[in-house]
Amino acid sequence: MSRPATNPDPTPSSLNCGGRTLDLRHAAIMGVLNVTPNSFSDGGKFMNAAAALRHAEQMVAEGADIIDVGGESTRPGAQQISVQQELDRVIPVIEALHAAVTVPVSVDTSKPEVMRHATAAGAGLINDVYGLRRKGALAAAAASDVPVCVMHMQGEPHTMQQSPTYDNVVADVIAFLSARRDECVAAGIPAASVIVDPGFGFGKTVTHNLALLRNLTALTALGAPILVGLSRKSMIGSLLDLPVDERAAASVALALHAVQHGANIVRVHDVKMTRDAVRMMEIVNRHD
Ligand code: YH5
Repeated sequence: MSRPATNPDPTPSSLNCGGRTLDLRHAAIMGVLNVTPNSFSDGGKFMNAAAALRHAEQMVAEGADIIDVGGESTRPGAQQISVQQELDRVIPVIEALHAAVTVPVSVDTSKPEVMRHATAAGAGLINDVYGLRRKGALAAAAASDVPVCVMHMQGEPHTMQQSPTYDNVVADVIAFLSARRDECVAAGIPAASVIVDPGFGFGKTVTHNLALLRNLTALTALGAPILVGLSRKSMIGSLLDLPVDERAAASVALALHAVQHGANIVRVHDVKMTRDAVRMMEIVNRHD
């Protein structure tokens, strides 16, 4: 039996992230913390963890509401890493970061073992670009008792940008996210703990990304918090012909558009700029 992709429950105004609150009454800023060797290439493991911690503390000082720690690159063409490699990268950082800051820490992973260890080390949210489709991921996430973000991706990271095709990208993404949320609930994750994400750039052409951006409001019918990741992504490079280190202003513009059209959480690299822009827009929009 098919049901409409709507949820009669109101979108939650906050999430309990392992005891730390993520307030969703205003748009929340998720700061990206990459713990991959090429993101901090100076020195060995300890240097990586120390540099990552400093970067995260700076993002919190700039107003990040949550820090997303990722150890595996999901960029098109990136090679995969083992469970042990990913654990070695992210667990020390999550542990230290959870002790050093008061905001929730999120783990960007698709591996059940990493979900288990990361939440035991203090992670208060699981952010999975595979939408908990890997074997054992739903069960691991349910057992961890923290909110989850399920993202839409067509294909696999190494091939997803080869020839993405959809009947209707907006309808397809909404149907996918609705079905994944149902799977989460069936696995024992409360509906109010499921965040949805259309997955910009994950198995999507620039045209698909633009259709999703122009129709983002349609995702609010799901009645779930909406997270978007647009920061520095290649669609900006394609449309404006800019290298990755010159995409900050365009990223802020996309974040503002997304928040204006229903996004509750924006995953960004440039925290201060995004925070200032979003807060300013929220002040202008407030006519009470
Ligand atoms: C996301 O959208 N994205 S990792 C390529 C870039 C710049 C940035 C070529 N994890 C998302 O950020 N999690 C990533 O320039 C994510 N949503 C969620 N929930 C890819 C990324 C990036 C890729």
